[in-house]
Amino acid sequence: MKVSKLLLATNNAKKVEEIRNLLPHSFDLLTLKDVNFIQEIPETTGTIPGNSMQKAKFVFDRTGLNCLSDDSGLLVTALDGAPGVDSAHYAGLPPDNEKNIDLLLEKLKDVDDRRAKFITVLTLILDGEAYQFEGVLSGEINRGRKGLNGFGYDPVFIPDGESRTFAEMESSEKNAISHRANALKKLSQFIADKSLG
Ligand code: ITT
Repeated sequence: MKVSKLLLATNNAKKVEEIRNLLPHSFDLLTLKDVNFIQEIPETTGTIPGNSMQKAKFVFDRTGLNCLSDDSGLLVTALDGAPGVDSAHYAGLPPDNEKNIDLLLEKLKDVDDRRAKFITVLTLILDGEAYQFEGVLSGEINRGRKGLNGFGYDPVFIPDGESRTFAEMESSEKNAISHRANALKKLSQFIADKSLG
């Protein structure tokens, strides 16, 4: 079986853009808008892999289409892994990216240990079977915002071995090393091994 159409089970347009750039072009990627999917997708399991599975299953159960979800988070060592699964709404609801970063910088104001990592867990549902792929990237939290590219916590995240934040990099540079890229590489390998692409 060849996978052609794949529905991206995410409402984050920036994720869609990155996934489009990172997946083999043989895929016909559909967005939730393309299929008029407007229901709110629950994220209530309390873990990143759990929420990733929940999002993919919710969309698959209602569309019957092969689909791919992405649940990601920023885990800060000095904050015992916070904001983690709560990354999107760290400073409360409705989700507000600028407030999330303000809160993070405030909590780390007097903290020298700046270590953090991004995690992405992708869930691919093919003909009702679910497969998960994890990607991780270590780095540190800068003391202030730098750069305008990317999204989410990119203005404060400096990958290990770099001096710039993700938001100071071109999208191609972020996509060469990111947590999402690492997870998508595993997914692409899986597709190639199974001759699905
Ligand atoms: P969907 O659930 O609709 O996919 P979302 O934005 O709510 O979109 P998540 O639940 O996975 O996504 O929340 C993860 C949050 O972590 C996201 O809102 C960003 O703030 C942050 N994040 C995820 N990936 C990131 C990246 O590559 N760079 C910077 N921040 C990221």
